[in-house]
Amino acid sequence: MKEQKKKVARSERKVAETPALEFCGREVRELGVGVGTMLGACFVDGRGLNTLARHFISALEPMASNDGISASPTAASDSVFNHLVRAPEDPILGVTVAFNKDPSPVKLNLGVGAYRTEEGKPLVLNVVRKVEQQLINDLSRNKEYIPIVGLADFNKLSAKLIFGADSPAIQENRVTTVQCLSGTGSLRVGGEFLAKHYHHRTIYLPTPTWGNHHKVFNLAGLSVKTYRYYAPATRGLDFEGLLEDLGAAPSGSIILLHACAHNPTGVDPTLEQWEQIRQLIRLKALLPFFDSAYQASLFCGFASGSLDADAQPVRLFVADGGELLLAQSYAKNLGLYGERVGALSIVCKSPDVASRVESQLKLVIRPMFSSPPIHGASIVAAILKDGDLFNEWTIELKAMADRIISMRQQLFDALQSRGTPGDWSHIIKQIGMFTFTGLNAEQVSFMTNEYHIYMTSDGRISMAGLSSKTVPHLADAIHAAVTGGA
Ligand code: PLA
Repeated sequence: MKEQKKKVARSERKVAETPALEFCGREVRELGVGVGTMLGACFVDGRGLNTLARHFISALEPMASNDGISASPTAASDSVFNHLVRAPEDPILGVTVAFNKDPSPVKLNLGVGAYRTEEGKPLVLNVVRKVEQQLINDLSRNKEYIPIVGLADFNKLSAKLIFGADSPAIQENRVTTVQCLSGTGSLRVGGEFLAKHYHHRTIYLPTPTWGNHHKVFNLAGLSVKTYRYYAPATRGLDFEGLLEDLGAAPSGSIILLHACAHNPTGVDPTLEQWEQIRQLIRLKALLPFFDSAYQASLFCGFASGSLDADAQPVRLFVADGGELLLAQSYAKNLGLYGERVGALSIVCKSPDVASRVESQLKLVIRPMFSSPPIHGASIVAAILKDGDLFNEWTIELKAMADRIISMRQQLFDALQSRGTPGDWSHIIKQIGMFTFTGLNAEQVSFMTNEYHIYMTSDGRISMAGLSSKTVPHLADAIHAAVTGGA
């Protein structure tokens, strides 16, 4: 017992003498012995505790055996991150990185889906500028944290915008909406919520889809599978393939649907096809997760051009009383890209479930980004709340949409006039910001190298990045790529 006390004293001295940042092998081992002995001393002769002490020492062994370990940064000859390989650039945002490095005066960025004016400049909507001014002038406003779920007004108005003011789900308090970091953040929060609380952890994505979907849902903890969507031969929807694949998905699977203006193909189901998809999804008890990154954007090109028309597919699903998730983005339709404004809505069967769902969403958000930013959501709430501002927004939206539609026509005409081989009618038929040209990766890299035209390697071009001035240059490049330049 005496000997044990001595040992404890010795080890305690040793621990006290050990400089905190110099746990070289021996000190670590002795610290282990010391702690083990201390435990042993407290419970004399406890065999279990000796085992525990041995265990403790062996746990420290790998650390201790590396005599070179030092926490002193100056002593390390190499970076602790030396093993890292360079990650590839993002397939979409990396296009802008490459574009920025190109000194050519004729360079053209048709990669990311961001609206540009006829002069090729980014656009801040007038209505946004006006509201921002009002917000700045309002000295009663502050920069306090907002609630975990975001601004209440923003959430209510966002739900109304997508589901409709008279939506029964909203009236019956069956919808929970939480403000998130734009569309991407909303998808991620929804994905993590499902991975934690939903009984089926597989999500089906259309082929092709926005490239980031795979990464977002994988990292959220879901397993990702795909369903057929696009038929390259017809440049249209592979409706048979879609129905077959959704029909074969196990009951309960999550199905990601682009609410409108499918990215990258610009091919959407007709309303009748949506109705068939809805019936199948409900019949098989699949769970729809809508990605609405282009809603309320006349970009969607519905003939009526009405904000509500763009949301019709989603509303079909809400009308049947079933449950769904929906991620909403204000990046494109309000030009608030960098403000990161979006929302996740979950339509539930009852108000009670909706409120419990919301309580759990808070537990997903709090450790992820704590609470969302205030500025962009305040802009959106102000515009959605005020009839006049709302009308101003729709007028500006229409101008953006008209410019994109005119770019489609001009590009199509330019290819026709050059006699470029092939059928290019999909340029005017496709919907949304993008044209899925059908150009292959080799042709794309030819156009980048020879014409300084930047686009994603799948042949997608952002029509919003084009202008009347740049159409001829693009048409020349496509013509050269198709006629053997590449
Ligand atoms: N969902 C789809 C289908 C998208 O196309 C995009 C953006 C998002 C979600 C996310 O948008 P947000 O987070 O900015 O709200 N797609 C862009 C940009 C426009 C990008 O890749 O980030 C694109 O060029 O495809």
